[in-house]
Amino acid sequence: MQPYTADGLKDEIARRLQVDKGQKLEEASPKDVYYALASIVHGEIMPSWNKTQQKYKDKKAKQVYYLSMEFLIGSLIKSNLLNCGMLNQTIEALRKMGFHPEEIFAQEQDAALGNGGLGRLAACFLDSLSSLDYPGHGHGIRYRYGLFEQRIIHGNQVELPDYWLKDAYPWENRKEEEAILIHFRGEVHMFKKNDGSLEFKHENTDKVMAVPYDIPVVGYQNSTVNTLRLWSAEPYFPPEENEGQEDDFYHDLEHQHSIEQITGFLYPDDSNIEGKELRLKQQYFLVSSSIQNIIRQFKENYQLPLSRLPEKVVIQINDTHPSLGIPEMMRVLMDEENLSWDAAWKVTTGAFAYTNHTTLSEALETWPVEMTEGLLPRIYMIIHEINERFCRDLWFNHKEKREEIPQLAVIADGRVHMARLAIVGSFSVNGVARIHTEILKNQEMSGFYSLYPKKFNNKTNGITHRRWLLQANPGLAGLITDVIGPNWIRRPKQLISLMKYTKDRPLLEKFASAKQQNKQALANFIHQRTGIAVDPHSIFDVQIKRLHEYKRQLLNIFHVIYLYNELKDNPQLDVVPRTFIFGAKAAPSYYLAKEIIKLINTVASIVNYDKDVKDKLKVIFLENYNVSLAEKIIPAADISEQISTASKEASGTGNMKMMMNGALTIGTMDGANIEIHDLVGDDNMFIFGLSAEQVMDYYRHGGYSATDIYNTDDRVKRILDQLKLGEFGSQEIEFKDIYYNILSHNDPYFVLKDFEPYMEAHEIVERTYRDTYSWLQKSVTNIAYSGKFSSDHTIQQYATGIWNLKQFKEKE
Ligand code: 26V
Repeated sequence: MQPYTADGLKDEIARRLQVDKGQKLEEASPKDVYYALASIVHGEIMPSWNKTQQKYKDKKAKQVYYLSMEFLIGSLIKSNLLNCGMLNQTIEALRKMGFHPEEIFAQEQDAALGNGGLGRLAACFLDSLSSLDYPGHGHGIRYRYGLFEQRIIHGNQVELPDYWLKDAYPWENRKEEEAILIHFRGEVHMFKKNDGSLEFKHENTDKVMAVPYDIPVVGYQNSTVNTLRLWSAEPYFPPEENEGQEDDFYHDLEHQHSIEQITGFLYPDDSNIEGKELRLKQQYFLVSSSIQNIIRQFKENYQLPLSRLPEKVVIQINDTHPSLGIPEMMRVLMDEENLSWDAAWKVTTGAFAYTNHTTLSEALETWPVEMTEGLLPRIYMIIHEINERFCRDLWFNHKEKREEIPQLAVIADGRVHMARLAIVGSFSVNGVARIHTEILKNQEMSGFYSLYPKKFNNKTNGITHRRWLLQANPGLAGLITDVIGPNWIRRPKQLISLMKYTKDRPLLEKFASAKQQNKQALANFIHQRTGIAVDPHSIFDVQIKRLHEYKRQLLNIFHVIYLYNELKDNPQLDVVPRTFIFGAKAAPSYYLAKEIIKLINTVASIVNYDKDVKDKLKVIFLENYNVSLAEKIIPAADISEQISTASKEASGTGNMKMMMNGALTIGTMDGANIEIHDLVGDDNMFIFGLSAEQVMDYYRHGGYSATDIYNTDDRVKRILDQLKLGEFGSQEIEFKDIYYNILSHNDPYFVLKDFEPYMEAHEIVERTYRDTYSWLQKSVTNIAYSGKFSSDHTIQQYATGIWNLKQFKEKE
């Protein structure tokens, strides 16, 4: 990519404004400047993009396709500038032009095509694939509406549609000529062929066009540009010769609308399977377009028989959502490419690998047989056959498993079990953190683990340190480079060299000052957004993630209420001032989650204006938590709240992001917290609460009584009674549902059980914070060890452990 100087860029922006819009620089709005800039960057990317794809073709490289219903990519302008090596010059150029660079960058709407962890992980993986020169592409859906925009009105969450495509999206290229035809419904007819084998014809189908939109995925200053291909549903207009009988039908507006609905919006519920037919349609739409596209590209580029596809193609499915890709590949290979069942099965199971992201039973996907069969008759036949053959194999070849067949069968109780389909049809099954994989092997999927022990493996999640440190926290990143040199940017594990400096007081001061600047910037942002002045020298105690009962935002707000009660009883109490910062979206239909949001906001509205607590306590709920907001909050965090009920959080990735930015974790032994603990130990984080074993033991054998704790711990009783009596709210009934949910359901997430140890851990946090020097040592230690959680490391593990993929190093 051609190096631009700041002045060169400035001239080029002015020139584009003139040529494209007939505008003088003085007349240009921030949006105009953003578009001119994005178009320059896109122009820089294009040649490398073409070259990269041509090289993959010429060298017949093996490629990985990451199939995901979600890619939570956020904003691309800064990361593209950074990866093209243009960020610093751009910042300088924009300043010279009299603009605030951040104001220009903020013109881009976040692409919020994901719910949370699973979608953001997919985006981090794409970044690492390109930055490490791996031939790897994402396939997903171009939802016209992303995750809803959250507003807080009178403390309540209100959802607004996220029409992110209102202004043109400068990073996408529509590829109409590569559109693919998708078939729904219809009938399947069987014919006997001359050789006695059966032929299946799927006829009278509803046809939909899948049109790809390609987004470049730019590697970090390495000229590698991979592709994120997002499919959009459009009506199919049959070629002229068939026109006539179907004419009215296909031009019917309502019909067109229902087709466009397929990629209309992202389902915002990541806690419960709703079982809506439209969601199943979306899933098949994604996999059918992706699989047909993969097979077409394989045939065009490799000139090999399809039996050899697994040598050149591997398909990683992000949770079970794309698992219909397995029967879809069987369909294409058998019905369109004339492979036998056995040959097709060998290819399919040689190509697919499955990642599990949750053990929560509410989130495990199953689809009713009638719905699947009605919408996808041929696919259902294939799933049925997969199930028959699998069950027969169990019955005859694994006699010890006969009793377990109902728990293992792909079709059981009138439903298709997607995780079982994914396990049976893949050569690899992985969890996303060590403890999660162990729970899969020994509990949730133990029946399959004993059958296929070699399929199961762990790949602990990671995050891209380029976006989450280099780009989001330039102050800290610059300081690190000053101290250990720039090599950590390409080799993040080299952050470990920082350990040599943990006793260097003057240097620790510099780390403190970098953090302080970020806290000041966040305090300013909070003031501008909410009108509330927070003390930038208070402890910034941060919990940012989707709202779920198992993530226990409730435990956090109970701690706040406890502190508030203490301060009300004794306003002179000597406490370190704290600012509690929350960001969380609740699924629109998740009643209790929304009640918890209301509780946090209600507590905030009382605490923030109470003269008794003065500046000792502030509670901030930042609305519409998304990737861009995360980039502002994370660099400013002192404390990272990772307090899920042990065994419930598969991995977590916010824990890694905050660690990398020097926050100390208060957390349970759950998900990747355990691996953070392996590295930094008890001295450098605050671990508390029940272990996963203890939690699972209570679930199995009982022995826990929430009421006992309510009756014996005065602090707990006081808080719960305050909720019941409406002391945090205008009406008496306000938070009764939270009260009853805990006491009459025996506190399923052990909030009361972990309350006391959580309070104690927070006391230690406070004591530690008072010793600035010691706190800074711990903070730097966390940064130093965080390189292990770069998604570069994770992708290396996938590439060598699952994909058998080579880094594509040949450069001209
Ligand atoms: C489920 C559903 C159900 C219905 C419709 C939409 C939808 C979307 C997503 C999900 C599954 C959510 C699973 C998930 O996000 N798991 C998170 O994955 C992260 C990345 O591996 C991990 O760090 C988190 O611990 C885990 O909760």
